[in-house]
Amino acid sequence: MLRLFADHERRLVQDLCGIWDFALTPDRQTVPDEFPERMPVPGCYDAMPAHLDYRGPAAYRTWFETDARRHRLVFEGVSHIARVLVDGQPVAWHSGAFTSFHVDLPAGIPGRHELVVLVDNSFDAEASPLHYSYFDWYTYGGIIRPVALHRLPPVWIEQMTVQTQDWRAGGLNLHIAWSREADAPTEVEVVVLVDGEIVVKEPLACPEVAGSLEIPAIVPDPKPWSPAEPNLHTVQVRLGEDDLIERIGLRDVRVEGTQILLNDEPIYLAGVNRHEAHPQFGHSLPPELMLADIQWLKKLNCNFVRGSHYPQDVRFLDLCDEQGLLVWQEATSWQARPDHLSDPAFVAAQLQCIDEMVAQSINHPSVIMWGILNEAASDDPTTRPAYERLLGRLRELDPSRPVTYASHRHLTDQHFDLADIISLNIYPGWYFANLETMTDWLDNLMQGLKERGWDKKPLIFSEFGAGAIYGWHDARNGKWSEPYQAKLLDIALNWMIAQPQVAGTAIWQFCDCLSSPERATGRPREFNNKGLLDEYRRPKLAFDVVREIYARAIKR
Ligand code: ADA
Repeated sequence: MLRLFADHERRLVQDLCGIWDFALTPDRQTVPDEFPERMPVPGCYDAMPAHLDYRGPAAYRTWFETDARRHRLVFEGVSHIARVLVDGQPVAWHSGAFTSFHVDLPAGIPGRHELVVLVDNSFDAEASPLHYSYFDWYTYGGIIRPVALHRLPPVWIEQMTVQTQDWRAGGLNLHIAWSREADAPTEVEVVVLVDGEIVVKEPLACPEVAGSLEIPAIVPDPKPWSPAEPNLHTVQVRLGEDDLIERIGLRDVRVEGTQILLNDEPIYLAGVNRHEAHPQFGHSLPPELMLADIQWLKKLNCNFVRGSHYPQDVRFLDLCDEQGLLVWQEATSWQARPDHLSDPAFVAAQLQCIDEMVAQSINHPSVIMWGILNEAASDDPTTRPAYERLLGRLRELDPSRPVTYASHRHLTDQHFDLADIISLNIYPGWYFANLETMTDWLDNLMQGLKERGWDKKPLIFSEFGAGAIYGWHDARNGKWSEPYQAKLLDIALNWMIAQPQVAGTAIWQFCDCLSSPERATGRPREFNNKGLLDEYRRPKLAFDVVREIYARAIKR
């Protein structure tokens, strides 16, 4: 299942998900002679019992059929590196686990084709600059998100971006990029339907082989989108024989002083951080589990999720659109160092990740802000050009959403002037200070922000929390016990929601997730145990504490 709604009515899309042939390979160039095993797509080979924790290359194989038309293979995510071969010929290479890419097979080669995908989850900074072994989360390997085959008509739509111009009156601007075969007609009809009603019908001259057009449109019966009433509208564009349907929400998000305004009203973001991970499925959560996660979030009285630390699956965003959850969508990164940020290859990989993330998530009303570079070296002046470049690219691609980055450099940070929202990852009561002294530490932090003039923008506490082993209680209620975590979050959250500058909180974290072997010391069970639920989604004591505080926070 590729999306949670039909996104094409005319274009033929074949879901290639299922059980594919599989084999380990000695390197990411070699196609094995035999494929003796089977593997789910989407899925993570190193989360499957046969290859638990395996780091290295592997090969997947399946077959598909085409007629004489051009076809497009769409991969929603392959971790970390993908080399795609059709009928033995290399046709694509992609690096970066959590974003979509595609490859076109030209018209005129009808028949049955062999598709082989060589996948590598090895840590190789040169081939895959976004993924490192030192991360505090386990990056699983495999074809982790769906794969589909699109049959493209002579003129086809590449992408449609829908920007809301007027959320009250339903004013939209559609940007539609198209391409055509060299011998295709040079004029086609463009029809735009909003909620099934034709609002635009006009001819499009397409003398070139690719181009784009801007079309203003009005939603006939506009209803705004908000967490309380997540009304969705459908926008369908038909271009010749092709079409594309997007679901949109009419809403506006902006920053004013220290507030985040949603549809002109200040909103408190009551949230958690969420890794897309599960012991059985790795990064490839089935939609059932995505929905279960959302139901847990709603139970917790959350209205906000920070997608840590990579772009979340678009099907999860589809559900957030439907359920009225607000999302911080973040490009893949974790504690990048100055040498990373001054490396052109690293910056280029970040830019590619940003471009692909924005392309795949820009039409989701749930996405209300973009984030980059979790906990990078933002206290080092040499890293400023990288921050300028990456935040600049986000603003260029999408001027309609605020941008931010989660900093753990606190009062020594150098780049807060570049962000719309100041986001701080802090762990008082856990890595430093204790339950008695943590609010003093927090008071000092606020004072420091004020002295530096950083009290004029909204502040999100983008991480804070404590480790708790599910079911662990002891006489002292010490660290790693459920009561300690519950107490720490009680103190922290009650203090935070009382600060006028604090526009939101994202607790670290929604549920426990596997960490990397390099972090095993200090990570009992090799897990990051700061979840409000454990990795099997069993709630800990802190769950009800947070639920009660967030019920108050969202009314603030
Ligand atoms: C950081 C980091 C998280 C996690 C957390 C922790 O803030 O961004 O991914 O590692 O620390 O548990 O210490």
